[in-house]
Amino acid sequence: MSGTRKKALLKVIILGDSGVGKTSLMNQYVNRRFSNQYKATIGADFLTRDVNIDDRTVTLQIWDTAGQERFQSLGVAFYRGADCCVLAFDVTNAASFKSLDSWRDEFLIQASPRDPDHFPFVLLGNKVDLEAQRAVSSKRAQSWCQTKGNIPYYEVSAKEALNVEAAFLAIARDALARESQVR
Ligand code: G3D
Ligand code: MG
Repeated sequence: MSGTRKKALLKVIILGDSGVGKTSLMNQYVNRRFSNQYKATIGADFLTRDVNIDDRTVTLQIWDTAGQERFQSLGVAFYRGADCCVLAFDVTNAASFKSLDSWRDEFLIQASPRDPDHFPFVLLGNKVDLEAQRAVSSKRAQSWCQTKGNIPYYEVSAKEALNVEAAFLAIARDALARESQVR
């Protein structure tokens, strides 16, 4: 096999406090829908969507929790082999922003990636449609990202489909680029 060959399947996991919109973001990205019924009916561990990057088709396998994040007990299968870790918080909920450190630490402990300092994390600040209720500024989120080794930050709304497409495309690009460096 050629040394430049990149992985065609990328495992992406979404972590963050209960209620920040993880399931809604995945549903918006994969099914292009925002609904309250959806989260009750999802039985699968993950959903997939193909994305074209340069001359390749890459399958994003996006893993969602089934609500166990309340107990921070997601199990080893959830973390195993993740190519990218998406951290999510709710811009109207300061506590969900404060939890990011512990989610990041938990990921690094559970997944124990080979090169933790350069593992691709992405931060999503969700619910920007509720601008009037914002409790975490963009600036504050960006400076947190800087202290963690320049994690890319996107402000999104699963409800309004704002920036969700762009964020996941960037997630795929980033994970793919990292993948080819590791080889
Ligand atoms: P979770 O999977 O992280 O626990 P969910 O979060 O996707 O279940 O979403 C939690 C609640 O936030 C849901 O409302 C959902 O509709 C809402 N939500 C998710 N994304 C957005 C968003 O971008 N904007 C707004 N305004 N709300 C959002 P309920 O009322 O069902 O708890
Ligand atoms: Mg959920």
